Amino acid sequence: MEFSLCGLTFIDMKKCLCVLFFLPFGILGCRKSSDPNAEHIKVVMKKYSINPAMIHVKAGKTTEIEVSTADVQHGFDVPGLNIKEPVRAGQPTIITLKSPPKGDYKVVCGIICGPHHDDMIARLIVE
Ligand SMILES: [Cu+2]
Repeated sequence: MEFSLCGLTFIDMKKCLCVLFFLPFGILGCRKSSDPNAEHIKVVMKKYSINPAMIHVKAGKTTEIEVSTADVQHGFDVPGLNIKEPVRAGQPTIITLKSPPKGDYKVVCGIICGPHHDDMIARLIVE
């Protein structure tokens, strides 16, 4: 017996459900199985600075940037590379850059965190 919904057969729906079910694991899996050849950089955000203020990355390599916050929630934004990630207290955010294009990118805090939020600026230099 076979029934269909919006043109999807029962089998198709099972496939869709499988994909939906395993998708989050796939994403988590990708995050965990990090590239053993990746460079690792730690960045700490706090009111009102990003340390280091100059982040150097190699263009032809994979770099994992581990961003943590020393106080409240901030956001690690690199508009030039379409990066916009929240950084929560006690929960570092890993940002993986795979062969990013060369350039000098501005890093800003993406979450308003206080009166000097705009002072939270760094540079991501891909060379
Ligand atoms: Cu901030």
